Amino acid sequence: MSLFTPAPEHRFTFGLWTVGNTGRDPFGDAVRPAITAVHTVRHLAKLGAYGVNLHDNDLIPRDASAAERDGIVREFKAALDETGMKVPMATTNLFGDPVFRDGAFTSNDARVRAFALQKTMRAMDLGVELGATTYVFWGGREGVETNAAKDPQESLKWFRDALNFLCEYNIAQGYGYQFALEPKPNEPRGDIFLPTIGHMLAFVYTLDHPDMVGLNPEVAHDQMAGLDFSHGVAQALEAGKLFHIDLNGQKPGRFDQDLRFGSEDVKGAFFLVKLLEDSKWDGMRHFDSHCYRTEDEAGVWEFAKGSMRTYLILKDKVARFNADPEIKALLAELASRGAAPGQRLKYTAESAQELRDRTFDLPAMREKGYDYERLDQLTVEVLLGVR
Ligand code: GCO
Ligand code: MN
Ligand code: MN
Repeated sequence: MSLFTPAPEHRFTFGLWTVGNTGRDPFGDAVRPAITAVHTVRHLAKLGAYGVNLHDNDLIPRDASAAERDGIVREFKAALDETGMKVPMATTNLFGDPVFRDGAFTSNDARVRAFALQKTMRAMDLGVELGATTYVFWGGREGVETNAAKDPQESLKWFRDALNFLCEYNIAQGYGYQFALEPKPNEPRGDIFLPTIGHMLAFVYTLDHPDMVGLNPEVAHDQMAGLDFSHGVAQALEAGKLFHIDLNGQKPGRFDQDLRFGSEDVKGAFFLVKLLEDSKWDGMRHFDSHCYRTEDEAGVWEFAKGSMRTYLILKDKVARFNADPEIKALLAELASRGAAPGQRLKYTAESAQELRDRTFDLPAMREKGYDYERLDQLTVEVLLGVR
């Protein structure tokens, strides 16, 4: 088996909504027929994926009767059993129904806020039935076009109330979900509340059960805002709050393109994979992206294969980077400048006194460069396949 052949152990997952994307956009109709959930499960299993994730309505139509719902779930579970595919993550569609035009948990209409809770509790029940352990909250419509419409402080309180309510439901039902909040700066709302990883992370610590709640950052969402995604992910990781991740590709400053992972900003994708692999993060590598609108179903599977393959190729590049003697020497030199590697300054009365008395060789410290040009060129050469 080639190094780049995906297998369940790599923990690659896709959303039903990603593979099932029909190419509909604000300017044009669907260009492909929807791929059924069962067909998606079977085909992704053949390609080596670990599982699929879903919104309630990716599987169960909004107006399904209880009997229809049970029939759909039975058929879907049979496909999971037959293929060994898993559903590690579930979420709620709180954006499609016109009732959510002003948001769900932050709608100005208290009835909508209550309905959003009801819908989420039911979707949590469904997720548990399918074996999901992570529950994602993407507040796509939690925002405004005009600041005249909402008090942003009140909106945060509403959002907090909703999450506190659902954490209690999670506990009362014994569901054991980890909640993963997904920040996004805009689209479909003009501005979405809690737009970045940092905003969201700070918000988590204001909840009643902060331990239950972490993040689901997405490549495209940080790039839309012109941020360095791997820095945000590193902050979440370092705080023990990286509960899930949405991998895709995006050109900065544009609409949410949701391109195939690694198809844009290869270097950014490399440093992201490096971060996840070096830290031995054991979460799901979830692709929240879809294939180009130009494609038919064959293109959808090319997209799925390519997403996983690129991740594995980048993982191999990470191993090459880490083993490269020249790169290693440069990094070792940086890590030992003026201290033993990993040594930290911690305040004690003595260390403070010692530091006050210390003499620095400032001329020498000013003179020496950092060799980052060479380091970056070596990185680029690893990526371009000549090292
Ligand atoms: C987007 C979002 C969504 C969410 C999904 C799961 O920009 O459209 O990324 O795809 O990830 O709804 O909550
Ligand atoms: Mn996403
Ligand atoms: Mn997105």
